[in-house]
Amino acid sequence: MSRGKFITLEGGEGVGKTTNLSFIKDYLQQQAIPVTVTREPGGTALAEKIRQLVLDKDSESISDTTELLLMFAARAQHIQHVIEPALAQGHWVLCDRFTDATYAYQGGGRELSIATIALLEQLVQGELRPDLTLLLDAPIEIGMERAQKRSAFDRFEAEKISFFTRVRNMYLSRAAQQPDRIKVIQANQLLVNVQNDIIEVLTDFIK
Ligand code: Z5A
Repeated sequence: MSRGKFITLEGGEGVGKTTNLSFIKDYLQQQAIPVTVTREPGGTALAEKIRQLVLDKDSESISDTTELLLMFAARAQHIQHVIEPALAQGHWVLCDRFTDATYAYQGGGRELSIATIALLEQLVQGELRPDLTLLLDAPIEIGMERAQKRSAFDRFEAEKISFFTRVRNMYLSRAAQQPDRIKVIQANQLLVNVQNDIIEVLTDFIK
């Protein structure tokens, strides 16, 4: 049995990752591809507990280093219990956020060392990297407005615009550095058009 492919969805707040995740899952299943859908931080019982801790805006103040280590602790658990077994079984893994989010939020947003993130990435992931990343990109105000309509802000969403600008810039600079893997999708258009662009990238990838 051949190993599955690892696809991640990235982008700032409210750009439509969750909305498009189920669309992508349906599309892949229509192509007779077995799919495992998951998310970060989270994906296992322990990693979901870590998610609650890092998103809770009423928790004690969390240091930036603690936040970084919690993201990778959750990821280590997720890789071992969900991602690697699914890929080994030939499933395609579709993950809502992965390590590009750590570069964007902890590296860009929190301004932590990129070299430290790269070191942790190597330690926790070994050779594992996404085969394809769809980066949904929209002006920050659009995503914030959509996220605000949907639910109350969590600990990240309560950050300032300058934080989200650094997050977005880091995502876009990684996409410019790795154009073969990271495909930028304009998320500031009608959902049907966003989904047409996604299908175009997926069709090319499946070929
Ligand atoms: N984080 C981190 O810091 N470091 C890491 O390593 C990782 C994560 C892995 C939780 O992620 C937080 O963890 C995240 C980064 C941090 N920061 N925050 N906040 P999350 O993925 O759960 O949180 P999120 O980015 O806030 O996701 P979200 O709010 O669920 O947004 P979304 O999934 O991208 O959007 P959505 O729910 O699909 O859509 C939002 C609304 O817009 C909804 O009502 C849709 O119907 C609507 N929508 C979607 N597309 C359209 C279009 N095209 N037009 C109009 N309306 C639309």
